[in-house]
Amino acid sequence: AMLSFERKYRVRGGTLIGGDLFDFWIGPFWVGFFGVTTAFFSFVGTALILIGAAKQGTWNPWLINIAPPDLSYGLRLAPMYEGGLWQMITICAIGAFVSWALRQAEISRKLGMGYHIPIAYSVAVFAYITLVVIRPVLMGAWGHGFPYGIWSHLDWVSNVGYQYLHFHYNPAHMIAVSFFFTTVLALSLHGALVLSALNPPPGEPVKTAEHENTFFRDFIGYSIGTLGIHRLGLFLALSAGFWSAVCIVISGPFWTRGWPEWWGWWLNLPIWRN
Ligand code: BCL
Ligand code: UQ1
Repeated sequence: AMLSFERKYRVRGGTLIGGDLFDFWIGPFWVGFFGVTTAFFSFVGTALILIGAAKQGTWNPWLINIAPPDLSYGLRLAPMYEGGLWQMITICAIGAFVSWALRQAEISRKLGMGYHIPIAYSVAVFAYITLVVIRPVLMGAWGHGFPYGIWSHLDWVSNVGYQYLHFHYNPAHMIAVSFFFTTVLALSLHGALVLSALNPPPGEPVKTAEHENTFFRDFIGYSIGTLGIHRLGLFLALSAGFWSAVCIVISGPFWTRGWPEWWGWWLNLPIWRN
């Protein structure tokens, strides 16, 4: 079924590739060239994961693991069951994620909207590419990528974390974590504020943005405004993803010792040295 307003937006145009060829809908979904490539890469990637699971001999979803090649393969292609699968799955994943971002861009164009959504999503894709391409290339081996598996990727995070002794001392990790937590604070304030304005006691009218502004002016002397809170939220969330990518790309390529040791410059400042 089509919602009352959907018909109005079923118009041609906005495509980046393919012209009118893929400019149609299947049920509620707009197809588009990048819808086709997303479906293709997702299907092939998922099939390769299933092949890996069959070879591994477990269908327990927690334990399925597709490992990258051994470090000794460096940046070469590895045999199928010695990391080659991981390499092909990585290509499919990047193909699907980039296609998905371009699909968002085409839909934004079709609807005459800004590119905020594809830009925001691209930051998450950038963090992923940093983990499986940029950092492994900088360190000279695909084996530095993380394994695809629910349990195994957690083991990788733990192992890589302890390799730098105490990852909480990584300054970019500190910034990323702080942005994640601040994002949660901002969204919980925003969600609570909007719901409180829309849910007055029985019999009273719904409240407006003026009430929202007044609540925060009474409370902390400042209101960032209804547009402002969305700008702030986007900034906080994108910063969380961006500093995550930074924290891992500097671990190895820039700093190879324990992160606590990096703070030596602070301990050695002339004001309190000795
Ligand atoms: Mg740490 C990373 C928080 C303790 C070692 N750590 C991170 C960051 C984040 C974080 C800042 C992961 C988010 C991220 O990359 O997003 N760590 C964090 C916190 C603590 C913590 C809050 C805590 O103690 C309270 N970390 C520790 C301890 C260490 C440690 C001290 C282990 C002992 N930490 C590490 C290591 C790493 C982190 C090592 C990292 O590598 C990681 C990081 O920064 O990576 C960049 C970015 C988002 C993504 C990468 C997701 C991308 C999603 C893609 C684009 C789309 C996926 C689609 C999907 C497949 C589709 C599914 C289909 C549907 C279900 C249908
Ligand atoms: C806010 O000021 C505001 O504007 C009225 C919102 O819009 C609905 C909000 O959701 C929130 C959370 C605030 C308060 C935020 C800050 C940073 C003062």
